[in-house]
Amino acid sequence: MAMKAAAVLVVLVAVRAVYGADIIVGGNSGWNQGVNYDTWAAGQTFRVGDTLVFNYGGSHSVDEVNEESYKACSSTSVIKSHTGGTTPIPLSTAGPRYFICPTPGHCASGMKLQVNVLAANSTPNPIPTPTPPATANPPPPSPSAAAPSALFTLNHFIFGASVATLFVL
Ligand SMILES: [Cu+2]
Repeated sequence: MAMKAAAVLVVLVAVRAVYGADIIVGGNSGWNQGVNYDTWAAGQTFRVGDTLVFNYGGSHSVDEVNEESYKACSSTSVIKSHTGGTTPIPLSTAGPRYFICPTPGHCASGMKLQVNVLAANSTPNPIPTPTPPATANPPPPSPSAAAPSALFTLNHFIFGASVATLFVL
C-alpha cells in the first residue's frame, strides 16, 4: 500500500514537472498591500505552463491590463477582471503579463505585478528526422529478378512439349 502511494506520488511529481507549477503571487503575503511585487517577481521564474495564483481579501481584486495601463495604474482598458478571493491565471503564452489591483489607491501604492513568461523548458526539442541522401545513381534494375520465372515458364513449356510428344508417339 505504501509502495503504491509512493508510486502515485512519483507520477504526480513527474506530471507536475511537465505541466508547470502553481506560483502563489506574493507567497504567504498573497495579493495584498505592503508587498513589493517587483522584488517578489525578481526571485521567481515564470514559464509557459505555470499558473499564477492570486489570493486576496474582499477589498482587492485583480485586473489584467496592458503595459500602458500597468504603468499608469489605469483600469480603463482592462483585458480581464477577476474577483472572488482566489484567481488562477494560466500562463499559456510567452511574453509579459501585467496585473493591477483596481481598488482606488492600491495600484499606486504598489499592488501591481509585471511578470515575464518564458517559454517552457520541459518540452524536449523535436529531433529532426534524418532524411536519406538522394540517390544520384539508382542501381539499374537487376535482370536476374525476372529471369527465374521466365526460365520456370520455359522449363514448363519444354516439359509440356515433351509430354505432348510422348502422347503423340
Ligand atoms: Cu487592492
